[in-house]
Amino acid sequence: MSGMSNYSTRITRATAPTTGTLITVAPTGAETAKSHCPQLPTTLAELVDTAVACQAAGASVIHIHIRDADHRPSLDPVLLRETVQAVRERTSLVIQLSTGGNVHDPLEKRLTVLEAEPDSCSLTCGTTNFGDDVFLNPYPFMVQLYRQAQEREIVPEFELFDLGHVAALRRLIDTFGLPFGGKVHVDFITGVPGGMPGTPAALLAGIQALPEEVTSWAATGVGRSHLPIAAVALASGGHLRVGMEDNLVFAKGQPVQRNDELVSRAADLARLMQRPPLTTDEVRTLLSIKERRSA
Ligand code: KMH
Ligand code: ZN
Repeated sequence: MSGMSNYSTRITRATAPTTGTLITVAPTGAETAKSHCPQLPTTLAELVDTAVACQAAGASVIHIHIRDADHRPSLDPVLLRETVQAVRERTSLVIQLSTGGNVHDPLEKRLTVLEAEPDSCSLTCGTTNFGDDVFLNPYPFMVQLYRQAQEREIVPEFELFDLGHVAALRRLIDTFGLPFGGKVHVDFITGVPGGMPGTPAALLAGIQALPEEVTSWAATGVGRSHLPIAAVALASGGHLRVGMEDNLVFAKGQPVQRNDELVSRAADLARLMQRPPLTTDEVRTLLSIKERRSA
């Protein structure tokens, strides 16, 4: 069977079988108004309770956007730092701060998020239409964010909203080397109006295009693509992101009441697929997270 080896070499690290599942919860986001969704965790107390419940349900990473006292999206440095400390005290989740903010946040302010010393930060690999708005991520901004994350020993999660973002990631790694810790973790965010659709075909095209340096990848389906994208990701060796940032509907006619409902369902799905949720310690190793918790 001399031809067999040709097929086996087509399995790259990004598509190789994976054992457990990293589940990220994105509980709040910047797009939904508290007045439209009172159960959205927007206060620090609500966020910390959510974090505790989601870790118990199987999450290992939390992707955080904070809100101010009026529940509006905020990048307030004091509140960001307080949030990181509070979640770190009550959970062992990997704390990832959003550097995306909301579509109206200036680029310079988005860079200051790193000063709150999170374990991880999001790094979106290109500008994308975002409904009627534009989510701005020019390449020079990506470079600044990447370099500062390297210097501060923060592990970036590369957020890919479109196929072109995969090429920008390739350029970043080729030019500036690997992120802190040497691992490359990406998350496909599919189904945003203006980005790649939340379809199996689009996700599979993205997976096929991933640079060889990628050591793990996850996927998110916004809105109604939430479940189908989770299923495709699990079947393809990927990890999951779920949460009310991306999806407010649990099932037809049934709004999401709590983020841990979405995490529990993702964990059940992962267990069914023989890919049970990874613990926070396992994920800290998987992503090469620096130890910032006090002994
Ligand atoms: N709120 C969106 C404009 C991120 O967190 O890095 C961007 C976003 C991505 O949520
Ligand atoms: Zn986000």
